[in-house]
Amino acid sequence: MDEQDILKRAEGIFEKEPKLIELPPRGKAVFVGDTHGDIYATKYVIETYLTGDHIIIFLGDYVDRGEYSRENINYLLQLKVHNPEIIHLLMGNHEGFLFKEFRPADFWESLSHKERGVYGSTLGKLPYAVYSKNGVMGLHGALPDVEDLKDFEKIETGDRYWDQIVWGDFNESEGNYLGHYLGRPQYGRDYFEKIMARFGKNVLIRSHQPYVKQSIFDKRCLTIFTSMAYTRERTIAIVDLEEKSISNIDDIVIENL
Ligand SMILES: [Mn+2]
Repeated sequence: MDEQDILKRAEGIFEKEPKLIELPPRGKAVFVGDTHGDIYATKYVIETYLTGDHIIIFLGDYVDRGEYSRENINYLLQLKVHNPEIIHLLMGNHEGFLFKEFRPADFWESLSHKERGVYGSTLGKLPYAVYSKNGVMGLHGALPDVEDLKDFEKIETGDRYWDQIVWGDFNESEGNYLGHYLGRPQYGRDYFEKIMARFGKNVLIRSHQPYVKQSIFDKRCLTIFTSMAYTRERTIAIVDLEEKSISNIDDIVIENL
């Protein structure tokens, strides 16, 4: 498949997927943080975990910062086309360049006007989040302030709920909304606990913030990175979907690649 075919076929799949994907209660789920052009990280995860008994969830931010952005996103889209039920690609802020611009954006700026439109159209249709019946949510940034899990389907790329999901930060302090910092909405513990209770979930697995502590809010908010674009190690998280309940991060396996 050439690049245009991959983009078109992947776009067709994303158009049919819900914005919030429910994980089946079978096997294990591997959560992968920002890869940011680090195709070696992506390939390592795929070679290790694309075994049939794992679902693999990428938490967004596939492009910019790393050397192989285009290779990384094309590889991921091709994997999605071949394994639509096993690989899930969620949206990060770096996939939403056409909806909220940022700098530096070396991948987007390397594209021609036409290419930017094609990638923007496909990546603008990525789903926003996943959840498991046993208590886990996964998304890129912060939780959206919607009333109900069903409302995820009404969130549109570029709206304020989308902004919370792909641009939102969590801080280890009390409080709800803590203001904006560098264009990123900031949220505290009260907000986290309120929305998780509303959704009936125990643990959030997310990425997006390289300098926040890996575990905050009484081991209920886990932040992982899988790219060498930052100083952190490449980290993934594995959730047993057959466990009765995942109540905090101690019930999750965290691995450094
Ligand atoms: Mn991000």
